[in-house]
Amino acid sequence: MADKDEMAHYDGPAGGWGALKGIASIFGKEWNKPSVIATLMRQNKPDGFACISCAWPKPTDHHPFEFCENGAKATLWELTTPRCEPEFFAKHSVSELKSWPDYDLEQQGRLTHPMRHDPETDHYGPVSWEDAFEAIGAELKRLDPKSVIFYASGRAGLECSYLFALFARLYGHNNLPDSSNMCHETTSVGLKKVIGSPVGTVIWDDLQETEAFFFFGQNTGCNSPRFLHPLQDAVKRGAKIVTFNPVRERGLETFVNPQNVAEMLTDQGTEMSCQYHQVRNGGDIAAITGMCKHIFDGDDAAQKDSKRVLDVDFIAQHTHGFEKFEQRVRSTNWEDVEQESGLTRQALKDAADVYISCDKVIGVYGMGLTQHKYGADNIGMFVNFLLLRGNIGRPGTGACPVRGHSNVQGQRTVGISEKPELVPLDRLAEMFGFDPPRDKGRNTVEACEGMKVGKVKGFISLGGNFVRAIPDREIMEQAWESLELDVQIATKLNRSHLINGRSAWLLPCLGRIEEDLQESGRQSICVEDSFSCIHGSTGLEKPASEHLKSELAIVAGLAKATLLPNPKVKWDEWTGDYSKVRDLIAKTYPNEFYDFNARMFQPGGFWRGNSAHERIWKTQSGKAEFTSPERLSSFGFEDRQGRYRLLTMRSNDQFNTTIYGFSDRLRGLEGPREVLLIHPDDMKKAGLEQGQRVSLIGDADDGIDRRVDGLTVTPFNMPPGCIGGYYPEMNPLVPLDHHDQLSKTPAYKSVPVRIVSQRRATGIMLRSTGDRYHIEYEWYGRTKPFKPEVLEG
Ligand SMILES: Nc1nc2c(c(=O)[nH]1)N[C@H]1C(S)=C(S)[C@@H](COP(=O)(O)OP(=O)(O)OC[C@H]3O[C@@H](n4cnc5c(=O)[nH]c(N)nc54)[C@H](O)[C@@H]3O)O[C@H]1N2
Ligand SMILES: Nc1nc2c(c(=O)[nH]1)N[C@H]1C(S)=C(S)[C@@H](COP(=O)(O)OP(=O)(O)OC[C@H]3O[C@@H](n4cnc5c(=O)[nH]c(N)nc54)[C@H](O)[C@@H]3O)O[C@H]1N2
Ligand SMILES: [Mo]
Repeated sequence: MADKDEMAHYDGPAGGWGALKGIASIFGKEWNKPSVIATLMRQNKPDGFACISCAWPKPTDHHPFEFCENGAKATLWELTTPRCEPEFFAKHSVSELKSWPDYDLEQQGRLTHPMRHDPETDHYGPVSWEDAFEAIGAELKRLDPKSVIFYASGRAGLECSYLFALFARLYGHNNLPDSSNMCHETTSVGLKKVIGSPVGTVIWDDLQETEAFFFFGQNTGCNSPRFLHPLQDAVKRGAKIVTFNPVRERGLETFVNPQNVAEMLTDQGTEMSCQYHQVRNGGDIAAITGMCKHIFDGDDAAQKDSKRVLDVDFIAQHTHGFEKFEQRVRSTNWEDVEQESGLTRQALKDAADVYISCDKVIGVYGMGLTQHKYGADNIGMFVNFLLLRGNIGRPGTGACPVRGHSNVQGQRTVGISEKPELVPLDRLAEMFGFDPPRDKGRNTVEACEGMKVGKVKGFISLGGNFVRAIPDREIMEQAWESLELDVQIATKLNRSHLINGRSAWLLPCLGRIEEDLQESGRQSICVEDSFSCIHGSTGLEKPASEHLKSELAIVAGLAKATLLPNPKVKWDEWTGDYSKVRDLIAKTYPNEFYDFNARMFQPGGFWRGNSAHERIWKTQSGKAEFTSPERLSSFGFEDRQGRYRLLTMRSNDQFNTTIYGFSDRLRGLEGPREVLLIHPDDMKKAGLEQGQRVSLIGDADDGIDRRVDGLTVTPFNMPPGCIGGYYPEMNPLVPLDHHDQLSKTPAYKSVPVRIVSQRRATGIMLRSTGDRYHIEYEWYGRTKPFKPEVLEG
């Protein structure tokens, strides 16, 4: 067994001084100016703005600084001083920009003017808003609505999202995929199937009461660091954390609260997880089955006494399918459980013992459960585990999926959904006097499939970086160019803006931190967090450019230019006063959004309720469903010699496709992101050396060539047969049809690959694009840009 020092790792705590240094290393002295601190102080406060990073809830009793390292980075990123202006686009053609790394694109700063791509010159050039709206409206009128996709990335507020979805339906389609389709759609579909609620059941009070947290594949330290505060409080009062994750994530090991002076002075962290199980990726069904076997054994023994381990009353009264599930678990043998999970019987017993010893347990999960071929089976198994002891719908218990984008859950709530049955279409029909489309729209995977066969012809993107985020990137980039219309509403330049259809537009918008002035004055917007609480958010910063429009105004502008006039549809009035849009939301969803305008600034947000939290099960059987997993692995491929399970991960210095910097501090990884993380024992078996350059090749047996070259072998603590690499660099390896079977969420966490050592470059050449020269390598007959260190010419 390799020892720890052979592998990249980090000994410091999450949080602490490292967090402050992490911010400073990216934003330098800029970050702690009084004006910036004043802005950060307003983050996640009732009278301030909702963080644009993650969807972690904002507490009622907030800290003076209610932001984390990564929330601060996200805020500073939006407030950057550089501007990406028309002169920049005049200087650089789109083809040239395509050879730039993503990092350099976003470094150009905030977009300032509406721009149109000119295919003749291959440059973006400025246009007026009026011309942009009119031309895009004309294209939309020409296209068949069913061939157009309206994608939303999860940031735009409830008001804009409601109008975006309304626009789609008035225009004539339900093609409303959301970043959620790549993320927690497994939750929306899989959790709903078993407990009747598409979202988590936990609320803030539950965190304070629970005795144990079971974590499955959620990286709190990087992706929702504010969660570390209630977790730390819980640990300090004696609650336990048990973690299942192939990677030892620092935040779930040790944490120093940067807001606690005593902790900062001593740099003494709190030990977070009492047990950390490095399950193989794809191995959670097996791991939970093992724990359930122990729970049944414990219950068998207990039946002789009086105190049962199972909550038999709850199971009898509230659940369905228990006997079949029990039989399945009992008949599964230990060898298979150990093989698939990569964990020993003893380790699983230790974990089950914690579960049994605690009366109130919360289960937490993230992408580690959702992004697999059998992701919904993962969710089903996770819920089985909670149901055994009645750990849903009781104070201090529940299911806690941690959502991604700051308003991704809310966008679904107010109608951005490709599933018409989730939207009150009859009410919309009545309110706006039209006949909404009733056929199912395309989700992310189906939008991509449609594009490949030429059925999708138009794409409007409300934020995001779709081309970079989806699977099979190289194949999809080619398909993308066949689009007839491509409209991107964005704050910063990214890769998706450079892969252009025939008519391509880049429409710059205000960020959430900026002041949004409309006819009735300064506007606020609302977002929904992971606990289903709705918060108002008001931006005060001076906009990055005087030419920016709000997202809502852009959506309204496009809609007005596309649709026939309708006396019940009042785009100008709604743009002038967002409270009128909130009135529409309240009218559409009265049970959840009544008195919306009056309640939006309630500290901690207002809760829109959750049936499963009250033990009302809106499932087919009317009860919480036990499901019997048909398999122990969510990977979807056989294990075989030379095939590895690649899990794609986020570094501490990124927000999805936005790369802030090159330090993955909490994993002890610094420098270029083109790495292959692999255990030293697996390295030896494969004859690989540290620092060697290798390629990864797709191993999906579907006849499609997939590869990523130029990866540096880096020893890292991974389970056997499992390797790691960064998202989005690894996306060309993810097959589009390798997705969760129920929700079509891509299986980004278990990608079948092989490792091949790379031949030396067969040639190095200098190429010029305009006034820039690029050094390129060629190997295997493919040309790759060398980091475009540019010689001005
Ligand atoms: N700073 C920052 N914050 C973010 C984001 C960001 O990029 N940066 N992204 C936002 C978005 S959109 C989302 S969806 C969330 C994502 O937040 P998370 O849900 O935390 O997602 P990931 O970081 O992709 O992966 C989660 C963890 O799953 C583990 N894992 C992988 N495979 C398995 C498995 O098979 N089983 C188990 N048990 N674990 C596994 C990985 O090692 C990793 O620690 O974060 C949001 N917040
Ligand atoms: N391999 C792999 N692939 C993955 C994942 C993975 O774990 N592994 N995770 C998946 C997940 S969970 C998600 S959510 C998707 C993310 O997919 P997306 O949501 O599509 O991507 P982002 O990187 O969040 O989008 C960043 C861009 O959004 C724009 N932007 C930023 N702020 C705003 C704003 O306020 N308004 C507007 N209009 N635009 C703005 C900027 O131009 C920025 O470049 O990726 C998915 N892809
Ligand atoms: Mo996400």
